Amino acid sequence: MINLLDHLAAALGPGGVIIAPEDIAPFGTDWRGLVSNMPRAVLRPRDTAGVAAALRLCAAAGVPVVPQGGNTSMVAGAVPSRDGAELVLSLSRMNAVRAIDAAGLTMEVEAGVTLRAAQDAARDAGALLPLSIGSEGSAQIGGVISTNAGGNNTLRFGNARDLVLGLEVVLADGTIWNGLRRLRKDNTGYALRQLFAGAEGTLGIVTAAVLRLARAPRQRQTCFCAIPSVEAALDLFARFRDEDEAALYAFEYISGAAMAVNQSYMPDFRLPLETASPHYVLLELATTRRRDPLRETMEAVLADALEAGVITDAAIAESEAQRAAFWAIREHLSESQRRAGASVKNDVSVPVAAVPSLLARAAAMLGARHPGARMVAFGHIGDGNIHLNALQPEDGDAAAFAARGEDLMEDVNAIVMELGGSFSAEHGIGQIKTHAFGQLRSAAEREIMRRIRAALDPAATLNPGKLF
Ligand code: 2HG
Ligand code: ZN
Repeated sequence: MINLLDHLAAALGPGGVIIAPEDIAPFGTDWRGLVSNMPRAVLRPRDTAGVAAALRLCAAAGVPVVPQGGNTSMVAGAVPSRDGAELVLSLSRMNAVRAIDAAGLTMEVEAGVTLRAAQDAARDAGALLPLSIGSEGSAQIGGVISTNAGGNNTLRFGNARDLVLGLEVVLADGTIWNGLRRLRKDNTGYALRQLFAGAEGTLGIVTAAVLRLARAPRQRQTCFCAIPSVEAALDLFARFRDEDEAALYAFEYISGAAMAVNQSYMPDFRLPLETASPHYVLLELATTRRRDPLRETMEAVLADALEAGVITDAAIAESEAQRAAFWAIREHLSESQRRAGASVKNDVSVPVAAVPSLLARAAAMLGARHPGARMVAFGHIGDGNIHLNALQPEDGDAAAFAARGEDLMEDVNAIVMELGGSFSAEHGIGQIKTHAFGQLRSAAEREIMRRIRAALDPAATLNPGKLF
């Protein structure tokens, strides 16, 4: 390893290899603090050629490499799976926005650009990068693509993979694939870019991407609603979709229990409605049309819903500051939950119509099998994706609760599978859900993936211990 690190330092130049224990520590622990495995060193290439040189050297030495962007994985996908034996390859120094084509609605960015910086660059060019997640200030494009991130606008624009037109990837042996095409149509064999999107860094390291942009909205209307039931949330969803599906950019669910956690742990928390409710929806309409009566649409649908008892209260944002305040409540849920103690995250999806059944059955199951566990549900209900998180009992023991995590996940997943759902809707598998992956995906599906992985990374040096 000593020899290897010398060669890597020579290849990557000043600041390219970090070995001081205090400097590498943050790269070994995931955002949730679930896994702490220190890398032997952290590699910080400046460009694609540097990534290729590093991978070539590591492959020759048989040393595993863990690609890392903003280290915001919910499933410890970007930290080592063993202590002291792996190298983290950080893409942070590759942070150039290479080009924006505002007329063609594309942008080319390097892997280490944060999602927010990419959004800002698109906005400055008069366009919209239509992907929004709570961690966007830290999450980087390479990780966003490698995990096929979802988020608040998936409903309207799809997941990260739907925005990927082209990719640049370095394979385990150092081969560089330049697939940075920006074409809307390109039928030339296997869609390689889609193979690497969502592969969690196991097939190659994404170093740059061409992303599809959208036109910037000219109007937005954002509304916080109090809802009497989960069924009513779906009723409201159907009403807005019937009225103007293209304008529905986001439709998010927050349970009363999730809001209560926010109330306890979010600084300056203020509920935007008069009274607390058992359920809430945060929704956003937007349009690129100048003369669209968007506000009227919002008010008319809400008035009908109020009369029908589908909502009990609603507040429409009257300013950009108020809109930001509404979204801050939604985006603070993960952080509030982290502060509230140990939790087991179930990032699950079911067909949209099955969401009420999912929530009811999960609540009953938790009551019966995990007494005291608090169900903190929220998420992208318009996509059938609920973060069905379980929080440790109040005043309970965090370690004891975390130790029961796998059982609890299995119990939730059993319900999810019966409803035809997925045990990982958008956060991926990482090293937290490998067990579920082994149990719940068919032998054929796992074998196909194993063969693809073995073909591209025969020495198994790319992000080992992740996925399967
Ligand atoms: C969100 O939707 C993220 O806010 C995080 O996917 C969900 O903390 C979570 O479980
Ligand atoms: Zn989410």
